[in-house]
Amino acid sequence: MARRILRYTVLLALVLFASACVAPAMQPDAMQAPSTAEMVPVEPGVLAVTGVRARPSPMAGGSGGVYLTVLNGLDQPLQLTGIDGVVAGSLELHESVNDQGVIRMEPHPEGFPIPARSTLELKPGGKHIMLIDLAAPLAVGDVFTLTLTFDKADPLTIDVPVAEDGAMTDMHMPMPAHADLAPDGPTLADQQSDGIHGWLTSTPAEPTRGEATIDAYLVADDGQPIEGATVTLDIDMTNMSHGQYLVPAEAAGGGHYAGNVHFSMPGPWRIIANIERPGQEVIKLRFDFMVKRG
Ligand SMILES: [Cu+2]
Repeated sequence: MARRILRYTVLLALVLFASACVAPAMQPDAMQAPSTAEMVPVEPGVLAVTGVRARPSPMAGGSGGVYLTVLNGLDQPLQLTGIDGVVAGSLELHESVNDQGVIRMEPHPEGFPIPARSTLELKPGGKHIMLIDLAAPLAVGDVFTLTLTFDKADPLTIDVPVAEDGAMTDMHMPMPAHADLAPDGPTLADQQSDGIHGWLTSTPAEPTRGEATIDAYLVADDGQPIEGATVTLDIDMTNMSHGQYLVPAEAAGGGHYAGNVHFSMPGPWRIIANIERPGQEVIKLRFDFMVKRG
């Protein structure tokens, strides 16, 4: 319980901090609809998912819930049209509604709209992903894979960690995603999109205000390291833009791309790794993490 209270306090502090500092730098349309999702502004041109977690479920054959926030940084509205995965016999989009004091769940087979440059939050007591007829129990620490499908964007395959009461996973918590491919040692963040898995590691391992070397380790779905790419790190704070800060990451072999980065303040940061390969579309992987006070 104490952990949860602490988390909410941190969230509240971030919201206050954001509302105090962000306004001048934000797009006008990003300032509407106060919500916790607003803490993670959308990145122009990037479709991403954050705050992914599932609640534990004790029984195979039972049901489960998955919560997340979709960040639509694209210039067009999207529809989240469905969910695929082998974790359960049936995966449905639902919304909990309070019908005169009785909470019931309405299926939304048509999905949910996400306005351009906006977010869709799936959360306990609201819109959510329902897992029906689970293939196996879901225990805290387990991770499974889901694919989100959209009407006007490529599907997104994500790793879903099972967390206590569906609590928000810490943004900087290394997820044990694809442990068979992951690098040894502590990672700062990991992400998966468009057939590439990426992990960020930092030297020092927990970055503080000041200099750090960031190593992006990139592997394709088939386990082959991504070689011969031009990787640029697009770096910013998530609660207060510091303007464009791009660092070219140097190829270090074996799928590693490293760059020296300066974190000017402690707090929530994100790095978008822009991965360019000859003759292929640019792939962007977004990593969220915290920089500590020195
Ligand atoms: Cu439901």
